[in-house]
Amino acid sequence: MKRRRAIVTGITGQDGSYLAEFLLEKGYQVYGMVRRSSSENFERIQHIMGDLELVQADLLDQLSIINIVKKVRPVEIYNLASQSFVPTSFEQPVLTGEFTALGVTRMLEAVKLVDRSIRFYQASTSEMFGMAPHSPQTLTTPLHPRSPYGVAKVYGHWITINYRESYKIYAVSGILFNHESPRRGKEFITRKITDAVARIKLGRQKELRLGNLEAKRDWGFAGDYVRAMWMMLQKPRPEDYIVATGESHSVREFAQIAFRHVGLDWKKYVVVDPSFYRPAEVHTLCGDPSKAKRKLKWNPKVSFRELVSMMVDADLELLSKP
Ligand code: NAP
Ligand code: G4F
Repeated sequence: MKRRRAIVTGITGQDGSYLAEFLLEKGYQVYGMVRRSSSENFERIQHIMGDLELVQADLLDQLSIINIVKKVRPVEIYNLASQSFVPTSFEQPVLTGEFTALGVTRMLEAVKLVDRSIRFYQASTSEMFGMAPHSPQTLTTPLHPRSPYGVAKVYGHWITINYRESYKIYAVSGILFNHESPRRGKEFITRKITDAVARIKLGRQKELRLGNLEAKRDWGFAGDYVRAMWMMLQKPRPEDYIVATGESHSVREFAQIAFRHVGLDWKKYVVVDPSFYRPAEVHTLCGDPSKAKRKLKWNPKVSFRELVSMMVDADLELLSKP
């Protein structure tokens, strides 16, 4: 029997690697879109490389995207690729707009031109809520992004809805709150903390310099969140969903728990460094996942404390390898 084909953009990233594993387990033939680079960046997908097909294209290059969609003829496309680090978006706002905003239109144009029956998932984000007027955030909360990244993602969200309404394409926007894992990039706060905790425990680092300790996020496990992406594309009608835990914790709390996990007192090691403050901060995010729970029967399996322990343990193991 012919296997269902899916294209995953951003397959070399955190979510791409978990989603690829998940789709392979479901029996899909998975095509990962990768961009040309002078050195390969496949660490997160190394263990499944033999089961994947990699196809070269770039979010900046319309024709390359059309060509891979024509070649693969997928039933589903998961658009996870973007410039995803908020501080970089302040430094490179135009490039962030090209990747994270216009890149979505290029993907949707390829679907429109090649085959309008392809189901399309757009990786939207809680960053779109930014300065939210209430908590928890729901699908009707007004959007007030606070970074060029957040603004670009608002464009991606609305262009996805626009192609659904204009061309009847099955396109959904999944508004995912922060999700983390041992595969998270080390520039993001959770992994920056767990990597430092492991290094400090092993005597390889003396202090940890952080920015705003009072920022609060709704943190879940990436492995749980990619399941929700797939579930969204299996429903009879395309709709948008929020994926979150419904719990919010501060950066300070994350650091406290991570240091405590290895028997250390965070106050002895964490130094507040204003150079990590952002031009505009998103102070608090907390999502309402009730629609995803009700309609998709989705539930997160990993709790906040389990996530912190999982990440610290994984970093200790990684650094202890000879
Ligand atoms: P990530 O680890 O930063 O991965 C980003 C991916 O995008 C990488 O595979 C990267 O490829 C690819 N990419 C960047 N620019 C590209 C281009 N011009 N052409 C082709 N590929 C390009 O991000 P993530 O945490 O997995 O997040 C996945 C998606 O969900 C992103 O769109 C992110 O904005 C969104 N999101 C994430 C979260 C979260 O908490 N993780 C929450 C909500 C939404 P290279 O390896 O070549 O750099
Ligand atoms: O881990 P972060 O860099 O993630 P942020 O900005 O929330 O963005 C992540 O989640 C979004 C979903 O809401 C995604 F769309 C986006 O792609 C990305 O995955 O920072 C979290 C918080 C911020 O308030 C930041 O100011 O931690 C605070 N923080 C404090 N000190 C720090 C630091 N963040 C970083 N990266 N590094 C610090 O030293």
